[in-house]
Amino acid sequence: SGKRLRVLVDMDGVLADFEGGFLKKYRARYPDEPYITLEDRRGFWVSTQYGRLRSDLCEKAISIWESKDFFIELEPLPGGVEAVKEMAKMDNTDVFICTSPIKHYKHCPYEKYAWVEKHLGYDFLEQVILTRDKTLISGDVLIDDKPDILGVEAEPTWEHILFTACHNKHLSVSPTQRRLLSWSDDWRAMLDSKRQ
Ligand code: DGP
Repeated sequence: SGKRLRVLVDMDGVLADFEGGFLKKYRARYPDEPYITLEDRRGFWVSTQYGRLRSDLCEKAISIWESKDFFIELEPLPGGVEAVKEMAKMDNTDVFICTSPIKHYKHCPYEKYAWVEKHLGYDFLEQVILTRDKTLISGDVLIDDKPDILGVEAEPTWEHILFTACHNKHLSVSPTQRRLLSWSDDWRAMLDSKRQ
């Protein structure tokens, strides 16, 4: 049909390796403290699981992503940048990066823009949406590793495609929830299924 497809792509855990970057910097800063391997990660909130390990580790975890250079130094996840670039070149397709900055705003919002410029180019800054409430953003699909995406809009326009991550891979999601296992998975077919 003649309608354009609007794709919203999350950043942390989908394009940028938040979990790997966190663990590497946590272990470097707190070499004598216990940590959770990526294999043992459960639940979206890293600080919650660290707090259960030992209560004071919650704030130690938070100190990592609140530090300068945490977000800009995140490595791209395999195939993500290439997929987004390819998607953006497709006919009748608009791609936006839809990401929630942390509330400690000193470094994160700046570094998220800097990351996009570094890996996708200056012109792609036009496609960046920073919001704490993704239900307000209209789109056909939202590719995101967070299992529950809630906000003030009870019926978001997008279909949430759950991007598999270390913290959600064991979750049995509802049978109607679709997954993208990685950027090697068939994201083109997933997009085509939305074009009708
Ligand atoms: P998004 O992936 O767009 O939903 O953004 C969520 C952000 O929160 C992302 O930067 C990862 C980060 N995050 C992960 N675990 C925690 C946590 O335990 N506490 C906080 N405040 N942020 C976390």
